[in-house]
Amino acid sequence: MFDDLTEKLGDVFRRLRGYGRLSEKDVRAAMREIRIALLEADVNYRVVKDFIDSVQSEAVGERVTKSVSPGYQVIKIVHDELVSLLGGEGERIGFAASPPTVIMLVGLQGCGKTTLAAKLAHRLKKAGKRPLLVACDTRRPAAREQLAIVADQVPAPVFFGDGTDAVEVAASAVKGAREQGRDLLILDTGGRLHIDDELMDELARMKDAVHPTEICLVADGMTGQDAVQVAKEFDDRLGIDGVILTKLDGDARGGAALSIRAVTGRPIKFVGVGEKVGDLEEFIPERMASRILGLGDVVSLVEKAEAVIDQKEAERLEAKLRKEEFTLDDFLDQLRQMRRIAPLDQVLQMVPGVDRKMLKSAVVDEAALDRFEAIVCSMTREERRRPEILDGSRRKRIAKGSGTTLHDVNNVVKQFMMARKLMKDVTTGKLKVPGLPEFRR
Ligand SMILES: Nc1nc2c(ncn2[C@@H]2O[C@H](COP(=O)(O)OP(=O)(O)O)[C@@H](O)[C@H]2O)c(=O)[nH]1
Ligand SMILES: [Mg+2]
Repeated sequence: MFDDLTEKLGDVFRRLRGYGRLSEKDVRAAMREIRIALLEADVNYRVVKDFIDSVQSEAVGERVTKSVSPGYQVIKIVHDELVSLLGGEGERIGFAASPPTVIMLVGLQGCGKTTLAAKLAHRLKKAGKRPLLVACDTRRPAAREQLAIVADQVPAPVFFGDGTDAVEVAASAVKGAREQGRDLLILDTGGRLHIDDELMDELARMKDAVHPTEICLVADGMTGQDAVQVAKEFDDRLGIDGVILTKLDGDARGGAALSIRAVTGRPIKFVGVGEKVGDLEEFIPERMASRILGLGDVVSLVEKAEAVIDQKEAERLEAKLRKEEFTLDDFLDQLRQMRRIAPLDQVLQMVPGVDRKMLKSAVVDEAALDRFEAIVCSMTREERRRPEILDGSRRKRIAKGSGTTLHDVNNVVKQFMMARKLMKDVTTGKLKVPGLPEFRR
């Protein structure tokens, strides 16, 4: 789903993460790239403009410049704006206060209405409803057979009525629903290749006859902005309560999903992701945004990290590092702090410059971290402060006490010494690491 867009945004984010500090120029450059990526995904140009404007106005502010992780703050702003663009909290299908609930599916021919009727029945049946599918596409001869076939897969009964007048079929289905013990009716209506007056007129009469609980426009997600236009027209002429986007499993570029809410003001409620009856997903803006941005759970991690790592502590450590007073205790503190936030491979995703693709192949050895903790805990306070004093017999004692080997202890000491030297070189500016924040001096 939206692979192309996700990949392009991923490139922008990777660069953003690499900055220790962000200037307004950097932010603007990133925004330009995001803008192009969205336009290439066929997102409505007005939607893109408004989106970029609001992200930019937030991203050049203090929240970013004063942050310990400015790149992440920008990413978070993009994410939050995207969630609100997609509909914020998200909306569900509404059910009638007094059953039956009547859901009327409308849309152009081939957009996926009939398939969707079965998918919805399948899902809502699982949620405890007793659905009835109603064959309101009376024009195409094969339409009713198709509905019967997909209904079998649910399984759910189908109402055919007299099979000639669509409005008539809908009305008598609703009338008979209660006696048949059905509390949910899904009307599968006919479509056209293009919007025409005859179709709109039929749908409007059906609406008047049955007073549907919800009119859902089904739109083909592969068609990008055309889908948006269709949604807008159906809304203007018929009035719709929500949109269901289908075929997002293919190489849909994202244009429809990202524009429909903003252009029509109508929420997307579900997305179809395949031809099978189970291939339906609830549309949850938050989840969709993370997926589009390729972020996984990073955004919530940023929030956690900002809460756990406090700025003062970071400054205190930095001073220690510079004076080479950084001890094994501090090292252990840092390690614990990181592990409190999340498993280490997730934390690594947040480290500036770490490539998500590389991460996939990197295995984080949590067992080694446990050993590290055990070894440091077996040291005396003096040893942790000045590991220089660790001679052979002390090391043997520590290995025994921590249940590790002398080799493990040697490794920890060696690694710590190297890390301390490295950190000192970085903080004093002797060593420049691309992608690492520059320390204030
Ligand atoms: N890949 C994919 N195909 C779909 C999806 N929804 C529907 N289709 C296919 O699109 C075609 C048209 O669907 P149909 O339900 O007959 O559309 P209708 O004319 O609006 O009733 C069929 O071949 C379906 O199998 C979907 O979410 N993903
Ligand atoms: Mg159909």
